[in-house]
Amino acid sequence: MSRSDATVVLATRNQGKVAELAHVLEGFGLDVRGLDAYPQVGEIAETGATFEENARIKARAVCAATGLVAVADDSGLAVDALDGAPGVYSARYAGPGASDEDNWRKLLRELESVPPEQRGARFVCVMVAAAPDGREISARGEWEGRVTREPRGEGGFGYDPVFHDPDLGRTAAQLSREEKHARSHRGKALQELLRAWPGFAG
Ligand code: ITT
Repeated sequence: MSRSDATVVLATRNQGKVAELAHVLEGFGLDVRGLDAYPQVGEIAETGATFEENARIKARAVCAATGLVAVADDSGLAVDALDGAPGVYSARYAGPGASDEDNWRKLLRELESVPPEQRGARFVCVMVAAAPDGREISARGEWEGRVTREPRGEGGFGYDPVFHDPDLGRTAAQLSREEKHARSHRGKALQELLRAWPGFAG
């Protein structure tokens, strides 16, 4: 199969992730489909204790339901002062059905009394691609930063308004999509995944 023949399904319902992943994968010559096209894929329970386990669960479930190569992303924010929380629970930190704003507001409340030098955090992303013949590749990316006291910026999604990149002096929500891709956990994981792609499905 040549690179341009490959169809992949993005195993995510998070539109922020779709926006960051789809155009890069398309630029790589892949035909990218969203989960909307596959109503037979129901809710996938993320029962894993790690980003790796959850990414594998999602990729395998979508691959099995569609018969196509599936790419899943499990990601989250690990905060030093909270011993790595919210971590794999980042999407539901403020409870089931929580919005992005509910989640980052809860995080700012939890860190209210934590001084600047102890507000270190990193975004983590693990990406898994699963093929119908059982082959898999995976990649991990991390992005070091700090949790702000106030939200800043309008871009991105999730915790981006409260995640400060010390090298750029801006929050993730103040970066263009290209700037974020060049530095982010997801950008790094995706680049590593694509390096392994030619021997996998290309
Ligand atoms: P899917 O499982 O359908 O992919 P999800 O949003 O539930 O969507 P996760 O379980 O991987 O995905 O949770 C990831 C959460 O971590 C996400 O909802 C954000 O709150 C946060 N997150 C991950 N990457 C982020 C980023 O680049 N910027 C800001 N927040 C991010």
